[in-house]
Formats: sequence, C-alpha cells, structure tokens
Amino acid sequence: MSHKVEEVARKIAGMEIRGAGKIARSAARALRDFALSYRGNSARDFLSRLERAGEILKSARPTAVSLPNAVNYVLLAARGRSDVEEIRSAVIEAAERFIASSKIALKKIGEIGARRIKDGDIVLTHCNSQAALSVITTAFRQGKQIEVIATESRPRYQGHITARQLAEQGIPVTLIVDSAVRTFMKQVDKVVVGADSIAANGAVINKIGTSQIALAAHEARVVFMVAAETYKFHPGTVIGALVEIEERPAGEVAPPEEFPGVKIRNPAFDVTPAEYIDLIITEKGVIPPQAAIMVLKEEFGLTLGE
Ligand code: RI2
Repeated sequence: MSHKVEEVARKIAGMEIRGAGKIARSAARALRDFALSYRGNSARDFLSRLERAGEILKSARPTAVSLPNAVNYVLLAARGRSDVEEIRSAVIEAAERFIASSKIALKKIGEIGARRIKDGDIVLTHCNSQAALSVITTAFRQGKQIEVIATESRPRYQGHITARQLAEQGIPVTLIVDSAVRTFMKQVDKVVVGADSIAANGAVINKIGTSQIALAAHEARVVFMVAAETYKFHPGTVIGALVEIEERPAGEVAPPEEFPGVKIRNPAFDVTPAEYIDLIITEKGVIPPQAAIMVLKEEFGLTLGE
C-alpha cells in the first residue's frame, strides 16, 4: 500500500492530524493523492487498492464518523467503473468536492450559528472544534462583544489550541481546568461544542467531558448547542449500530510506570443524550437533536448502512 496513505493513517492515529472535520478532509486528500499516483493499468487492481487504502484510513481512529463518511463518499464515486482513467478522475473529483463542500459547511455553520449568539454573551466551549469556533468567531466578527471560556480538555489539552486561536483573533478568552466547569456555569450564557458523531436518536458523541458540561448546563438552564457538519451524522446508528468510543493509551493520562498496580483508563469521547442538547447547528440549518434521523435520511438515503 502507498506510503502516503499509511502515513496519513498514522498521523490520524497519533492525533498529529485531529479534529473530526480535518480527519475527514485529510482522508479524502489521501485517496485523491493515491489515485493520482497509481501507475497500473488494471481497473480491478486499482479499485481493490483504493478499497484497501480506504480500509487503512477508516481504521486509524474509530469514533469520528466523518472519517468513514468521507472515505465512503469518495469510494462510492469510483465503484463499478471499469476504466483506470475514469476511476482516477472520479476519485479526484469526489475528493475535491468533499473537501470544498466541507469548508463551505464550516462557513455556513458559522453564519447560521452566530445568529444564536447575542451581544454580551459569555460562551463556553470544550476541546478544539473548528465548527464550534466558526460560530464563535463569526459572532465576534459581526461586532458582538462576547467572551469565551475554554476548558483545557485533558488529557491532550486541545483547549490550549482553542484559547490561543481565540486570543489571536482578539476575542477575550479565559482558560479553565475541566473540573471548573460547574463553578463557571453560573456566568455562562451559551455552551457551543463540536461533535465527532451524531446518532440517529440525537445523542452527540464528542470529546470526553462534554456530557458533564451538558449536565452542568442543564442544571443551570444554560443553552447547550452543538455545531456539526452533516457528514458527522452516523448512518450506522439508524440500524442500531453503537458508536465505538476510542480508548487511547494510558500514558496520555499519567506515566503507567510511575503507578505500579494502578489501572489507568483513557476514553477519548463520551455520549451526551439528546435531552441535554437544545439544538444542533448544521450547514443546512438548525435542528433539534430529535430530528437527527431526518438529516440521516436526507444525507444517506439509498446508501444507508454502507
Ligand atoms: P471539528 C475533536 O476530536 C473534538 O472532540 C472536537 O469537538 C471534534 O473533534 C470536532 O472537531 P479529537 O480529534 O471537526 O480532538 O469541529 O479527538 O474541528
């Protein structure tokens, strides 16, 4: 298999490439580059190598459905074709279409979501989500005086990235430890987070700690919003599949050798049930979480379950 495909898969697994949207775009790009570099002349061989590349990419991380959704989108364009050049251009075209539309989706989510942010709002966010940040930065650029509270997001501290990105844009931002969320919730007006997967029942799978934040928001009657592109909706959940929660290496939490006899657990994501979510902001509009099934029907229609 191509070096490059394996390298992208390795970078995704090691979180050098991270964030559900970025993972999806880099997988599409890897398939495009693989198609560009293929030198054989058998369509059958080309297709089977593409499928293999897709499997390698999909298996890099299990939770963000954006990854298999992107891979399947690109491969679907190639399947059933019997000419090498036709396959090549179909893959390139589909990959580029996916990448471009995913960037447009981020911008749209910003525009649609910003309507839900008011002048003077204090917005809390968790981890580092391009979709959530698009909402926040768009509201700020519209002239709304907002402040952001960013959680550090242990164990990988993606909250540091968020805090820096916001500060660079001149947005007032406060960094807090994850366990301070309930303390600060009293002064928060809105919570905006991203998503790695959204299930048919409206449950949102996002960075570990998200469901605790949702609980604290619920208790304090603070609006809890999720910003997610439609390719983060999980087609498998329509037919009962459960979203696999990635468990990452213990060493990310604490050095195991310094804790003999101690079991260290490191689930990277958790599930926030629909009843704790007020709305989901997609590029197609705002929906209540209970309408997730409608998005899935529209997005995946006939390819459901593939
Ligand atoms: P965008 C990230 O996962 C976070 O959980 C974040 O909320 C989600 O992906 C969506 O990010 P990780 O890769 O696609 O940091 O909105 O484990 O950027």
